[in-house]
Amino acid sequence: MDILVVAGFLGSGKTTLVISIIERIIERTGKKVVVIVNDFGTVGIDGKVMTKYGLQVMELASGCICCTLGADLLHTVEEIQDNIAPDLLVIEPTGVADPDAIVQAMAHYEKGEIGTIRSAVIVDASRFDVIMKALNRPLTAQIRSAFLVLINKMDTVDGSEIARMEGLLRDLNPTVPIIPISATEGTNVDQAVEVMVRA
Ligand SMILES: Nc1nc2c(ncn2[C@@H]2O[C@H](COP(=O)(O)OP(=O)(O)OP(=O)(O)O)[C@@H](O)[C@H]2O)c(=O)[nH]1
Ligand SMILES: [Mg+2]
Repeated sequence: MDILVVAGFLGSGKTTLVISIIERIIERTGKKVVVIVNDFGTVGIDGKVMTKYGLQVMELASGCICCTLGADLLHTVEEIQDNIAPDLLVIEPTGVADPDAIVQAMAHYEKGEIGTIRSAVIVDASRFDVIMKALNRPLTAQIRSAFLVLINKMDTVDGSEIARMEGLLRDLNPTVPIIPISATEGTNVDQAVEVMVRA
């Protein structure tokens, strides 16, 4: 069971993206996918997607899954493994959670069934400077350890702004793929999925 953590600040578009990638990942790979989110909030899930693929979606109780529910997350992962045994588990932590903490928590996992654990980090183009300034240290750490960085809400800014953000992110991580996307409009989402499904 591989784990994909979709991280990013509050409101950056994690749930919107997760919902739009699930169907594409299943279609491309035929994998059995389980998604853990904290809260569907305003996004809602398309019931047709769920039934079409027999997708399982679990919502954890409120709170940060890596900080306050570390043990619960392990327990949830164990239950998922025992009862569903998916090929891929997608976890959306709360916007304040540190994805590395999830990776570390999984290191204590004893079932020996975990394959790769990778985190994709979403940054919000519409609030880039404010968030970068307020959360410089945690965001820098997230971007350094990410296997994929997505600049979301590209529909809200112009191309030169995207290029500027890309430059700043590139300084933090010289090798990571950085893809500007619009999760609501679907722009470049296939390109992001391409990186996610790559072994
Ligand atoms: N313009 C624009 N809005 C977006 C995009 N992606 C997400 N949004 C909006 O941003 C808001 C937050 O999206 P969510 O997907 O709930 O973000 P989240 O990161 O899951 O939020 P939390 O779980 O609360 O941290 C919603 O109103 C979305 O419609 C995008 O690409 N462009
Ligand atoms: Mg969300």
